[in-house]
Amino acid sequence: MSESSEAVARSVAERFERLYGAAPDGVWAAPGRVNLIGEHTDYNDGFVMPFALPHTAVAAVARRDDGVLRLHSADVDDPVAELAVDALAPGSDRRWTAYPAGVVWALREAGHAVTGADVHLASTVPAGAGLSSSAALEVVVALALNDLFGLGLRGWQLARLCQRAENVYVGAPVGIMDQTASACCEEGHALFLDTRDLSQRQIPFDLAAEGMRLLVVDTRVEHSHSEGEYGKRRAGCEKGAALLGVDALRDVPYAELEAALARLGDEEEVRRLVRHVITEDERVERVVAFLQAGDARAIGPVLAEGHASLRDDFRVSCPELDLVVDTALGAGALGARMTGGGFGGSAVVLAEEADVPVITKAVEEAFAAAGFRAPRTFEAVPSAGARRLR
Ligand code: GAF
Repeated sequence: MSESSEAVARSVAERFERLYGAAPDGVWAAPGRVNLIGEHTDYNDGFVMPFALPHTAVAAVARRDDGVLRLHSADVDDPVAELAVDALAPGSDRRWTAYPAGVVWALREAGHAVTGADVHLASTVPAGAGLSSSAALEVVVALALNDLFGLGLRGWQLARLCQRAENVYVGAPVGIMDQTASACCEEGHALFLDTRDLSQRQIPFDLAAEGMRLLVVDTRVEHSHSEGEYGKRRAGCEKGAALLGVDALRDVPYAELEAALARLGDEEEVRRLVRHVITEDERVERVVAFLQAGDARAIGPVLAEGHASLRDDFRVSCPELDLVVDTALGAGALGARMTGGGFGGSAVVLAEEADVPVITKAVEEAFAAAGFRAPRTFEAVPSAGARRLR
């Protein structure tokens, strides 16, 4: 463990002890993610390719056997929340506590004997930036409970339970990408994930070794998935699959795209959604092929194509995200696209190392000229997935 992880683990454990009067049983971490390519494909049984950020949610946790769940976060100005595990009910909580409580609910609903816990959380994953701060919270709590109650669940199984917590307990109709990324990513790799069966391949992804960088630009336009637009896109995709007579849009081969679109008749809105999903799955496969051939520079144009499809067909971009992408490409970036659900949040920019200062400055100036809030930019280095720190 690095010196800084050790320091974070110690300070979160110390805060736990001050709050609850005894040391935790352990400290765990789970990362946020960026998605390199494969957007809005996960709830269509398609392909995604996220990697973990160095930013993590950290949890100090002690097991309890008396049915009490106590939750506290260093990032929210609330006192300790005290809940009874057998009274947890979907839809009953609209605050941040719904994420960890939802995980306890989902574990118990699946038959796992989780009898209570004291939890203190602290996260460095920016909230509302489209970088999976919610999934990081869910996964870190799930991993801690998995260890403390000896459940023996694998990363992908924890991811499924966390998704259920978010879908049912929190009420956000998200796919499985973010939870799986947080649970299963590996340092130095991007995760090529088939969201139908959760089969995975770790693809080596070390841009720095090849003189490139991947920047994350947080537009600071906050997004939320429990609001309606995400759900509308999802419902539109499901309607498309039903009209085409397939279980999920993943089942329409790319070679049959034009024929499938023609069969959608006058359903123009559905046709756009379907076109995005089918072409996006093909883009993921192209990116994987380029990376495996050792040609990371070639993925740039594919990222830019993906953004155009999200902007024009899927319609989940916003002026700030478009400005990042257009400005970065105009300033010499190899590729750029929005990442995550959209309607705000972050974009990723692939660039030669030497071009990073010029691109960063161009984006900052463009935001100032447009009267937008100053964006936050950082370099994304593929980092470790969820783990125990102590
Ligand atoms: C959000 C969701 F949580 C994911 O499941 C995924 O659908 C993504 O938006 C879009 O690709 O992050």
